[in-house]
Amino acid sequence: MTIRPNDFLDIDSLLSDEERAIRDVVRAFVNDRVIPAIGDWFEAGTIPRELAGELGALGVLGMHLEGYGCAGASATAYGLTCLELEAADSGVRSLVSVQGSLAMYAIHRWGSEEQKQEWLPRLASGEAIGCFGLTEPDAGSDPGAMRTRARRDGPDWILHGQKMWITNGGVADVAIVWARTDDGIRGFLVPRDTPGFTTQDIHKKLSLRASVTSELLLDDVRLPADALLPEATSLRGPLSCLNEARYGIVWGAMGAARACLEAALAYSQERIAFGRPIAATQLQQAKLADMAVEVNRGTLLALHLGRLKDQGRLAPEQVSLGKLANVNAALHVARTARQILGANGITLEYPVIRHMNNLESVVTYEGTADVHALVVGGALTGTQAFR
Ligand code: TGC
Ligand code: FAD
Repeated sequence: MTIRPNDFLDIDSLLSDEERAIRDVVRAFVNDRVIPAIGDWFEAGTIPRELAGELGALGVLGMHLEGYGCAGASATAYGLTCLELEAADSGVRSLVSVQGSLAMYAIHRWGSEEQKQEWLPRLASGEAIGCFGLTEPDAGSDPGAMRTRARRDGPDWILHGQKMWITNGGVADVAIVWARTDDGIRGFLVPRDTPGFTTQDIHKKLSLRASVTSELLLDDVRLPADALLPEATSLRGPLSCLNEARYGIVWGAMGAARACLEAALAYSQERIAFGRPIAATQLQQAKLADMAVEVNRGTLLALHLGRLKDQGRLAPEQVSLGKLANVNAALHVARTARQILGANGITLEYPVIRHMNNLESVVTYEGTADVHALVVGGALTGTQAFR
């Protein structure tokens, strides 16, 4: 058995032929379409709108959902896809996560048959883009404190409020907006052209630059009765969607980490200091070994959670443990890799600082590391420490 640096533990052998085939197709797309351009997109703070259509044609938008133009792939195959996408950039994985795991999942899980027919095929193909508005300026970790309200006016609903930090917001054709009503927190489908609904993109980000992040403004937006997601009746509605996206991040973070390890390994073998490659020094080898431990352990963890999810046995607290562990591990790997690259590590000529900066968003969104530590702590002790 020969050791392969990019798959030290031969995790490949734990995958089925179909899983490997899906992984390879996504990897080829990413290598061809994203990697050559991503540094420029990041620097310019853009991501091409047409990428959504290309990802739809690839079959990865809502790929883990059944019917309505979705591929019905396994959770493990979806996870492997997230890993390959995030090996390119967290922004590209974010686009796919928000589309498939948040916007499409919300409609698939909580929507009416008419809503599914109307939106899911267009979202699966990437013809339409969706976003998911839960966070507000004063309600992030505690979405139950949201102020956005929806009130009845005859058969219609009137929405008023503001959502903040919304991925895909400025380019979305439909926003899933969560709002407080007299009957608890409910979800609404808000088409882009609805009067009173506007978006404003957030600039000056130093992280997730190849991703659209926006504010959603709802100024007495009037919606018909059938804009309501009928099956979601409490905070459980949006939180169940977050489980899906967090699961993708458990895998995705290992993609970013693997890319950093590969970059650091290659660099260390080429970079000469004191007359020898830095890869030949004990200090740098210890760092590389430490990074390989994190990448292999985290990928095995993701695969284990994927198998549990495919068996219908994955608990939200286990997803929290995975997100906490793997994003922290990826950040550690990225920061270590950045140091191995020396001064070159601060430029966009190499992927490392881009991943490192992106991971600062990844550790914050979809529940901060603190939130997931408290979820795990609550499950361990039986005592909730949030309030
Ligand atoms: P709590 O009282 O615990 O629960 C309220 C209701 O929700 C249920 N529940 C869950 N259901 C499914 N999955 C979960 N993970 C759930 N967690 C709780 C719970 O059973 C209860 O149901 P019911 O039927 O009794 O009503 O709620 P809490 O207010 O104490 O909050 C708990 C807490 C802090 C864990 C939760 O609020 C939380 O997860 N906060 C973090 C918020 C967050 O993650 N926001 C993410 C926004 S979206 C985003 O960041 C997208 S970035 C994507 C990208 O670009 O990739
Ligand atoms: P806060 O909740 O204000 O937290 C600030 C600090 O306090 C954190 O360190 C936190 O861990 C800590 N803290 C909070 N509560 C406790 C506690 N009880 N005990 C101890 N410490 C605590 N949201 C969406 O709805 N949709 C999106 O598409 C979306 N995309 C995003 C994209 C990007 C690039 C970013 C950066 C964010 C995005 N978000 C999105 C928002 C994201 O989910 C929130 O930023 C996140 O939930 C944290 O909320 P906050 O920023 O308000 O931080």
